[in-house]
Amino acid sequence: MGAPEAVITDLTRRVADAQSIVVFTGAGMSAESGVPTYRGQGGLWKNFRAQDLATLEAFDRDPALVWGWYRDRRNKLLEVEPNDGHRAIAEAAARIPVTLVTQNVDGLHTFAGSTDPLELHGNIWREHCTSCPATSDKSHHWAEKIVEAENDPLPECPDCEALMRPSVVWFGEQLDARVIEAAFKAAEGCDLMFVIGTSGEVQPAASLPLVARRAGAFVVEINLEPTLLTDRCNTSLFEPAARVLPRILAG
Ligand code: BJW
Repeated sequence: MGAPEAVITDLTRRVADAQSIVVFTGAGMSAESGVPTYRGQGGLWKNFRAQDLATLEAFDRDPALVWGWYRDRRNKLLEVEPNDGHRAIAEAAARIPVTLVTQNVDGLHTFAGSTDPLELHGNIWREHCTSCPATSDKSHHWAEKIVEAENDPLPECPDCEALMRPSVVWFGEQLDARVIEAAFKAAEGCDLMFVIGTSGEVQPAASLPLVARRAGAFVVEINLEPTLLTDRCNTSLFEPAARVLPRILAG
């Protein structure tokens, strides 16, 4: 059982009529690829304490522990593929005006063919130096299936030999100003927003649907269950993203 055909037809028409669409995704977008979400059943924060692994304090205290966790997550991502939802978004963006804003760090939107997603919380495949402006992109590890040993030496900056860190946004850290500003601008200017697979618990990302709604956009939530954002959306479809998105975004 999925959303009734009439609901899908209405959304397909809204997609066709829209001048500017924002697709805003969270961890549920990748759940059907086999990537764990953060909260809820099987979520990362059920097995790991965020303050031990996803803060700058944790990294400064024990970089080997934090790097081990990120390497393990990268290794697990080598085994997954983008799903039909990721692919539907990438294919739609080639035809219609879509801005993709994601909280996900897994890179799966890009691997599915989306170009330049606004990655609010960074990307697990990128690294940057803790001391100088050097950066490094390990996205090719996914395509080439390069496994990293969790206890390999910690990555050093090729320019200054200081410690590299994952280019993700930890709790208490500022989001990249250019990325979050572009996301808010897109939210303010869109006439249709899809809010997909996010609990809406983490700020400032969770404000994007509110900004879009206040600016007059029609806001559609796709999730398995009601969230903090449900009351703020015009409509919610409670079914798996990878199943329903291809129906809504088909050309
Ligand atoms: C499906 C599905 C399927 C499942 N189909 N759906 C008090 C009030 C307000 C804010 C704060 C506060 N105290 C502190 C803050 C700020 C803090 C924050 O928001 N904390 C809240 C938790 C309270 N925010 C920050 O610190 C941010 N920075 C910031 O605000 O800077 C200014 C500042 C600094 C200091 C103090 C105050 C302000 C930074 C946030 C960084 C978030 N980082 C993470 C980790 C990334 C790195 C990594 O992965 O290792 O980003 S945390 C984690 O949560 C990750 C995600 O991107 C993010 C959001 O999670 P998401 O995507 O919503 O996933 P889930 O698991 O929560 O939900 C999944 C959903 O999918 C569920 O609803 C399922 O039902 C659904 N689902 N399968 C469709 N098949």
